[in-house]
Amino acid sequence: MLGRASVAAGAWQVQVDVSDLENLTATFTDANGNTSPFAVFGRAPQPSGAPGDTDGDGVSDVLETLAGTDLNDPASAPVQQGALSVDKAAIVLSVTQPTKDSITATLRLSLPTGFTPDSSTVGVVFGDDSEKVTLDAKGKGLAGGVGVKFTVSSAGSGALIQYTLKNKNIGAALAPYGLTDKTTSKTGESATIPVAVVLIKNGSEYLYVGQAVVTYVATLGKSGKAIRSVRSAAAQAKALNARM
Ligand SMILES: [Ca+2]
Repeated sequence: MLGRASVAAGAWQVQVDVSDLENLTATFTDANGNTSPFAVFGRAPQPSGAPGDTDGDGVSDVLETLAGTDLNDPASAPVQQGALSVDKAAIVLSVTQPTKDSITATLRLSLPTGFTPDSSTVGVVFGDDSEKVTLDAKGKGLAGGVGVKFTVSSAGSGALIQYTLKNKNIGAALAPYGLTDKTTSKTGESATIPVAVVLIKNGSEYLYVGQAVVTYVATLGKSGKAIRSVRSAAAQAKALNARM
């Protein structure tokens, strides 16, 4: 834990290695009994890809903030629902026009019993980018370049979300997942982007977590484009049915 220490010209040099502690405090005591305490603080709460979960309730601080629950209270958290399936996803990042990035995606999930999307608030996370839109009576919403449109199956529980994001700068939010400004091979590189949806209505919050496995093709100094490369089981079945 506490590593090498040395004194040179009256200045202390201490190397501290912290493995599993978020905070470290210690006190130096010299030969005369003088003490000098110090503290080292660990990493700040991490985005969804590497969750920082302050209250340890299994939901990252980023997702709790999006859901509006208390990230310091383990009794307060969005209800974790089934997996989120990313049926389609295309992420376009522009280097020359950094505020012209875009996402188009189709997300599939099962609604909580009795839940209808009208007048709900929907949060969508791609990488470290979080957006929130309040929907109208028809389950559609558009605000600040971010659009959400719900389609609920006739059975009432299955739902598709058409998600669009336009004219934003999300390069920094996708860079930690490999979507950086670089030149890839023509066939591209595989990357995995964490994706999450939060549904908020009538004081209840529901959380869906999934991921998009994409192929990223980029040219340094120009742009990058990531397209979902692994189909969900549901999309595979649909494509198979369409051919039969
Ligand atoms: Ca909590």
